Amino acid sequence: MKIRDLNLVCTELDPSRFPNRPLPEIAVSGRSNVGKSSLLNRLLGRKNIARVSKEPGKTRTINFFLLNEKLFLVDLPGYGYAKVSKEMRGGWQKVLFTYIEGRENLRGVIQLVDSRHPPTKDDLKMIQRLVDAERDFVTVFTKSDKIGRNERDKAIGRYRGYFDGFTVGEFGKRTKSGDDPDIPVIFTSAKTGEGKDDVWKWIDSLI
Ligand SMILES: Nc1nc2c(ncn2[C@@H]2O[C@H](COP(=O)(O)OP(=O)(O)OP(=O)(O)O)[C@@H](O)[C@H]2O)c(=O)[nH]1
Ligand SMILES: [Mg+2]
Repeated sequence: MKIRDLNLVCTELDPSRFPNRPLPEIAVSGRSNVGKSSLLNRLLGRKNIARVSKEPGKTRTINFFLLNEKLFLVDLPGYGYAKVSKEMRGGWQKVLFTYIEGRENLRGVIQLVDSRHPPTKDDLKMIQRLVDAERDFVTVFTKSDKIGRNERDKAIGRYRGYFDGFTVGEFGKRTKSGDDPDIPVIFTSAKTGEGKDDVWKWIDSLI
């Protein structure tokens, strides 16, 4: 998509203040520090329109970026971060899950997993929520610049293995046990730009 017009129009935790324009929304989900805001910057072709930090827990509101008056890309706070107070974490998580599960304009979710590590328990919980809510989503393995070629196959195999115990919805056209579920996976790097075009293709297919 050619970006002619881009604005951060809403940073909120109060759902009653979320944008009420009937435009499609695509959200970026993942644990704290996995690279959600960095990926958004890459997708948007901007260095720091979404704020990035080495410290987990940087994004603490739901941030709506309006593109060409046509589509919202949505930066979400992370989950699974232990160091903030329970109360604060509770606040974000509740809003985050309510948004993911209930938001009418949400067309698709870019679900991020660190390509260097197995998905965390919280990742698997989030993915189960996406499946249960019948959300369209794509799995994106972040920080691909940090792993080698054969680690990629390993990452995919390991990841798909987790879906055995899952209620596999439409996204995983698994026919019988042992078959590889057809779960779309894209490797991305905010450093090199790898995967950006594929993520855009996926977004375009939904809107
Ligand atoms: N090498 C490398 N580093 C990355 C990549 N993506 C993100 N990072 C680094 O990872 C850290 C976290 O990035 P963020 O984009 O802020 O992560 P986030 O998921 O938005 O984190 P929260 O807002 O805290 O939930 C930063 O230090 C980034 O520079 C990547 O593709 N490659
Ligand atoms: Mg962030």
